[in-house]
Amino acid sequence: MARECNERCGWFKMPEIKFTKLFINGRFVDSISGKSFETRDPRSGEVIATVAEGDKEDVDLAVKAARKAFDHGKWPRISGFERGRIMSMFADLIEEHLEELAILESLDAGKLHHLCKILDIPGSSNSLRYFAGAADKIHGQTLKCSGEFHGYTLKEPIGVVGLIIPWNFPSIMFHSKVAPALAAGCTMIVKPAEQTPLTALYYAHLAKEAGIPDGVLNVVTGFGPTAGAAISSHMDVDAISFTGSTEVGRLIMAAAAQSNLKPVSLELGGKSPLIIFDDADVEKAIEIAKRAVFFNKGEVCVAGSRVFVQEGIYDEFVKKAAESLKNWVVGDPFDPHVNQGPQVDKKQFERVLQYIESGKRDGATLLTGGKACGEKGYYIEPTIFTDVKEDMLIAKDEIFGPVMSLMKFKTIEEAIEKANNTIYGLAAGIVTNDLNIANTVSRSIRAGMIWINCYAAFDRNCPYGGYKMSGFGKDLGLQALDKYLHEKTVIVPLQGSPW
Ligand code: TXE
Repeated sequence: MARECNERCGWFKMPEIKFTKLFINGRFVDSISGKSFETRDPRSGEVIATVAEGDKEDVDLAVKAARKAFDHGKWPRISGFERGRIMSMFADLIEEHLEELAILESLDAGKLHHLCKILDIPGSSNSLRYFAGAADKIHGQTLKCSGEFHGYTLKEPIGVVGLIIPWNFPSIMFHSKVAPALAAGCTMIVKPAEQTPLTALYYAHLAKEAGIPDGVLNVVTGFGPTAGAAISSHMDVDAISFTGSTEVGRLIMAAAAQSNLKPVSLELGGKSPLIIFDDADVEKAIEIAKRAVFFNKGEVCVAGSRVFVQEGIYDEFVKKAAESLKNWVVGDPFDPHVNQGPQVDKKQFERVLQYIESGKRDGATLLTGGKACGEKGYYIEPTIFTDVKEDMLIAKDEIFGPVMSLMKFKTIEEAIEKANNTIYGLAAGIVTNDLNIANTVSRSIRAGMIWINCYAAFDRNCPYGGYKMSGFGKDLGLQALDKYLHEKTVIVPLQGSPW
């Protein structure tokens, strides 16, 4: 573990943290209360920056600015082509500032720096480009009516939207919501997670540079029960798109119901199954399982943390999986040789360790890992449990950490039943070379995203969202636009009609 050496080793140059205030109506401003909070480096727990803490009053100001920009501003009124042109400039600016953004993203979230440079930041600018291309292709339908009428629909921006995002993919989540909302012609208030506010504020600055008018994109940093709740219960916010825990998803839906009945889309937790069949290549299956569970230190909503292995290859899988982790490096996410960085903060770190303890207590066998590592920071060893039973907490709850629960199965039917035995339905993986098994199982799993012989592969053209208590509504794909659009029906009599 090369933990202590970071800036000095030349892995990165610490950037100046330029944006720490709320971004409302095109300006960086202090919170009305004057309060602020600290965002910390998960490698050490040390403070990176102090950021303005927005509250209800600040949300009111942001909503007022967004309302004005929506009701009277040019963003919803210019052509989709022009919106797309400005969004493309926003994407260009992100690419120009890639190095700095990638450092901020790694520092704030403990994410592997080399992946931020090739995945998180380019993935963000590419979301903007994808939806920029869609902005002038938003069409209604022509409706054939009975009688002497002509009917058609108009797709119109839904209005002021509240976008509440989590900390595990701060940039990707920001743009998977902001990009379709901008393309649709909406105005918005974004609330980044309190653990990772830095890149969101940087994006606010770049949006202004690109020419997005004041009031269209507002960023209010702060905490969930205050700033987040003020957005979800606001009478002048027209829709909410949320990604986060199932528990908070429920609160947001209740707040929407109790205020103005705004539509809500929720991308929530998961406990996704990865099912590995006897005919699979064991080495390849292990690589898929590692990607499914340990990618982004397990802080992934689609994490395939319940790994079901068919009995014929189970023992070989267990032995080789343990061996394959011997060269797995947990350490400083700026070190290019590291596989896994620190958990995002102390709370998540402790939560994951508690789940590991519960697995031990409940009688699962600890195959590898099972404890924290390093002298400081929030590092946890990649952990594999065998002999996991379906009713153990580690098999039921979303852990959101590097913890794999291995379970054995005999038949396809048993695998399907076990895979579906969860309150969640976000994703699933299947590893087999048998097309019939792949087809049968993919159609039988109640989840929104299925990967066959791969895992956590995303494409901005492929819609993504959950079943069951993993939520509803799609991020990614052209379907993501629907959350930010109303469809209005217009009926007009034709010549000769009795009207
Ligand atoms: O999530 P929260 P937390 C899961 C994962 C993780 C657990 C807890 O299992 O361990 O949730 O993480 C805002 N009204 N996921 O506590 O609280 C909050 O400020 C409005 C899965 O960090 O759901 C942040 O911006 N907003 C998930 C966002 O909600 C509120 C990603 C998410 O925070 C609010 C993250 C409220 N009352 C965690 N309370 C995924 N699906 O990827 C909080 N928030």
